[in-house]
Amino acid sequence: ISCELLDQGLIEHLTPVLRRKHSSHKGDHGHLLIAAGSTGKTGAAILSARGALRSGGGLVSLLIPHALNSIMESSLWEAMTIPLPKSDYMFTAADADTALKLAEGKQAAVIGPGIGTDTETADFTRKLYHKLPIPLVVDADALNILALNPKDIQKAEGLRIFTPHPGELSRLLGWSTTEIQENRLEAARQACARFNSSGSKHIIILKGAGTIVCQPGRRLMINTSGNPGMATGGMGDVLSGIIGSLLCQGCEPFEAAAAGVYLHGAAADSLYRNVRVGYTASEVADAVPATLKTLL
Ligand code: NPW
Ligand code: AMP
Ligand code: MG
Repeated sequence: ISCELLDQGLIEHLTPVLRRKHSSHKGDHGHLLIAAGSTGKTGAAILSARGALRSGGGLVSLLIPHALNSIMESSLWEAMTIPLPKSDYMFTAADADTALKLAEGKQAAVIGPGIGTDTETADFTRKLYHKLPIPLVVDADALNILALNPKDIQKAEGLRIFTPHPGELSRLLGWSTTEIQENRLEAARQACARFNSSGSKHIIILKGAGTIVCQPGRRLMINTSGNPGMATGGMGDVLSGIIGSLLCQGCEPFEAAAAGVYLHGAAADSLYRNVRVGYTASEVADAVPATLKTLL
């Protein structure tokens, strides 16, 4: 596969869906379901939802263990929350069927930011991973859960977009983080080949400086946006919501992945012009609308 640069020129072709008609309403811009958060990591869920809302998603519903609901409702007003009755402080398998039902009518979903890797949460996650018929962004602890049984990864009902950082890909592939960093293109290709060998079409995003976006057998892109100020907690959680939101708004999966990665880095670059370090993940989410305006 040839290797392309992911830059601003390309973005214009990737985001026509964000050009709204004058009479558009929120129902025209998709409904994203996010399953994220657990005690101590509610921030990851809020950041993912914030990424989604700031990139133009029509509606965002946040699935959350019920004891954490008031934190979510008071932290983020624009997202709706759905407290899961059998999950107290983390997701449990007993709520998996409820979550699958709640996905009806949604165009895409995100799973993983801040959910932890408890065995109950792992069962919940595996069920959604396998059964959700809609495109699903698989991030953070959801990847760590899948890494426990990598042979299972190919068997999913719908398209999946994996967003590992090098540590998460290390767990999925069984390579060291150093091996991945020294062979980033090969690591992304290997992951694409291994997780798609039975004909599935999962997209792999290997994050870090020069994020790689890989579509099995077709395209491989290296991102040109982003900067080292992004090396701080919560950045990846925001990216998961941005990509989910672009999927919901009708972007094709590879375009949602590539455009989301570029947009996330470009939003951070807009902050980097004034400061070098110390800007936060929520500020990157908040910088997305102005960045979008410069791209469209
Ligand atoms: P090393 O040390 O080099 O071998 P983890 P996490 C590697 C949630 N969060 N280049 C590196 O490994 C997340 O959503 C919640 C090279 C590093 O030590 C997850 O659910 C927040 N190596 C959960 O926490 C805010 C790199 O990976 C290791 C690399 C755990 O996620 C924070 C760390 O990875 C967080 O987002 C790179 N570019 N990037 C909240 N406010 O609620 C990573 N590594 O152990 O998977 O931990 O990423 O913090
Ligand atoms: P996570 O580790 O999941 O929070 O994700 C970190 C996010 O920040 C990813 O989108 C990375 O690509 C991005 N990022 C982190 N460090 C850098 C860097 N040095 N240059 C560019 N992007 C970075
Ligand atoms: Mg992360």
